[in-house]
Amino acid sequence: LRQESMDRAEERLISMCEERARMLQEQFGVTVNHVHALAILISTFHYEKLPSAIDQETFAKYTGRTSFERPLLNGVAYAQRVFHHEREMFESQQGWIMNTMQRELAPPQLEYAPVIFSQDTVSYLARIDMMSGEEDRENILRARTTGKAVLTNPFRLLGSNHLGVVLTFAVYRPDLPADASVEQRVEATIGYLGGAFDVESLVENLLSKLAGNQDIVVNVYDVTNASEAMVLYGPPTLDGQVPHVSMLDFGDPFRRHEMRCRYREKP
Ligand code: WA2
Repeated sequence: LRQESMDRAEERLISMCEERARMLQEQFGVTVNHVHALAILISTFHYEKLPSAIDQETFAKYTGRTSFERPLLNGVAYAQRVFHHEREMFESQQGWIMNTMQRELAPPQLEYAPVIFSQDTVSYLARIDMMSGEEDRENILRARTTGKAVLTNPFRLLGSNHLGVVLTFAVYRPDLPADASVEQRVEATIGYLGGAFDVESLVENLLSKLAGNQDIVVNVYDVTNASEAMVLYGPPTLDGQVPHVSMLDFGDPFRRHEMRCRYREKP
């Protein structure tokens, strides 16, 4: 009889964990797809049309009105690729000077990625060279060579200081062939579109609505490097109880994530 109730408790934990993992993965997936479509929108309406049909005001309006499509992002922004020899011209045309993430004047680099369009919720990104942040820079470089959605390590986001990950898509000149080589991709890159998954507050909000939430502790880990799992969501856990592990696929084949669930107290 005792064995039977333990089996039932185990089954309940597994089903709650699988349900949460499926729901989170689904919400990640729809969000990533919509950001992909926004990257194509920029390529089409900012570059294919001359003069551009998008400015900061249009971008803010459109991304604000469609934010329901990206439930786990705190906002989106577009950073333009600027080479060093173009910097002076770029800054005088924009009428502002780019900053680093540390809010300093951007020192000379081979190239930059200053944010020129931002959703109102992340207006603090405006004018920042996103290549000045280690995580964002790595994302930018990997996004443009792969042409796919890429995610950063978990880190503390600008603005909120919440734990999360940044999603980046490269924006290419509209003439990039579908079977382009890595070199062609890098050459045809004109900017980067992305945003941050505010996992600490938006995933919390998602999970808090589910039945049985008070009974279990949920963690999400980046386990790309199996020997040093990085916490992306949830409280630090004391070892002891063996958690149930549900696989997560957030759409970046370079990364591995998993959800671990355990009972808050012994059932
Ligand atoms: N977005 C929001 N918060 C952040 C952040 C970010 N990056 N980086 C640190 N905190 C404009 O890759 C291009 C968004 C990066 C895109």
